Amino acid sequence: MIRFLTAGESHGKALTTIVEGFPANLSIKKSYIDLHLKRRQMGYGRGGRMKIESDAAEILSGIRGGKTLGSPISLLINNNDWKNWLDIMDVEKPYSSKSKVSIPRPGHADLVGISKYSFDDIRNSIERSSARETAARVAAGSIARKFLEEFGIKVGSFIESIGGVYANQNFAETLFQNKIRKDFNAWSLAKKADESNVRVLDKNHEQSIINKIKAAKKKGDTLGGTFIVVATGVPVGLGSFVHYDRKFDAAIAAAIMSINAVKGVEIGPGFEEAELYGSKVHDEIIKIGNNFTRKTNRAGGIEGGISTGLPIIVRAAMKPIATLMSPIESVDLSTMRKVDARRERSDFVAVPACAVIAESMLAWVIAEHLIIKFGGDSIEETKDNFNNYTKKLFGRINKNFKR
Ligand code: EPS
Repeated sequence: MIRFLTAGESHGKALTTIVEGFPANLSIKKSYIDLHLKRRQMGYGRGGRMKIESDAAEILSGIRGGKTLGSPISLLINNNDWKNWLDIMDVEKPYSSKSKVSIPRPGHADLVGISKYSFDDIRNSIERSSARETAARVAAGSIARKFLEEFGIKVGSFIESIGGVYANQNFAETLFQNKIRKDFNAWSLAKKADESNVRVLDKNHEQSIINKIKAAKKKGDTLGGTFIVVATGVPVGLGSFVHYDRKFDAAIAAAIMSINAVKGVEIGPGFEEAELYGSKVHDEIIKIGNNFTRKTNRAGGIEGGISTGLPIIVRAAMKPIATLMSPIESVDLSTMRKVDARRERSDFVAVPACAVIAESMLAWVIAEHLIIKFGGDSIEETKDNFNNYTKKLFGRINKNFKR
């Protein structure tokens, strides 16, 4: 089993993560992790913080000579902004009452956090609930992503809508219809999206979205959106139907839903399918050479909690950022009076970043299930197990059913 923990406050000294359970001899470079950290910082509509930070990972353990040792990998990402918060974030000095935050923002973790943990300063909720933590997740997810590449599995994403502005062409539908080239891989999709400032696949769409974000900014408001995360090359048989906590789709949904501000997740066009006849939903099975496939991929690559071998397609919805420059109503906890919610530096839109984080979380879950199925203490051993299973799959089915 692989696992990871992250630690760090948004304006503390640094973020760290410990990644454990990957086999030995996996090649990984710092530049590979840094590329994905940089991708998380992109996007039109981000706030001032992204101008301060230039996220990069320092590898503290678990890698020698460019290869994993099988031991825990620890990574550190410095918070450049920390030096501006030395007083407020000091680990020992009591914080002054002047810097205390007492007005919770609706939609953020402010009020629930102080209620649950009995804090006397909302800052204590803000720091760890901040989406800054996701930088550490992307670092951890990069290890998973690199591991998956060894098996030809690629992960990518694109933005489908921001503030309800969709493209004329429905790219998701192309994926659901399985109208993709044979050599299509999810990373090439991500690279195309990365060319756009809002990670969309169409230039006209980009401009409409930027106009919408500009309008939101002008009003002191924020926007959310929807995005698609895809994984290609995933073999048949990850996950299981035998128990709720072994279902591949359930694990993916939980991982994506755990990302800050994500309020909805579907596998394939899940909600739309609920309105259709079964004959319009299910993917017809066909045999091409020594391989079973489906005419369409409305199942989003998962049937019965098990991967089908077709691309995994996840759609997620991110709510608008909770910090509003034109605030809505709240209560000042120091006076218990009705007030405007507190303003604080934030993003106007972070959907493009959210999709990159979702790529990392999807990569993680796939890596986890790949290791559950194929095991191995070295990458060579895992590959042998993987190849043994995938190469003999059709032959086994054929033999089992031959009359
Ligand atoms: C973020 C860092 C944060 C926010 C944002 C994401 O930095 P700061 O709070 O210093 O501006 O920009 O987090 C939120 C929008 C949030 O609500 O927590 C980052 O590194 O992604």
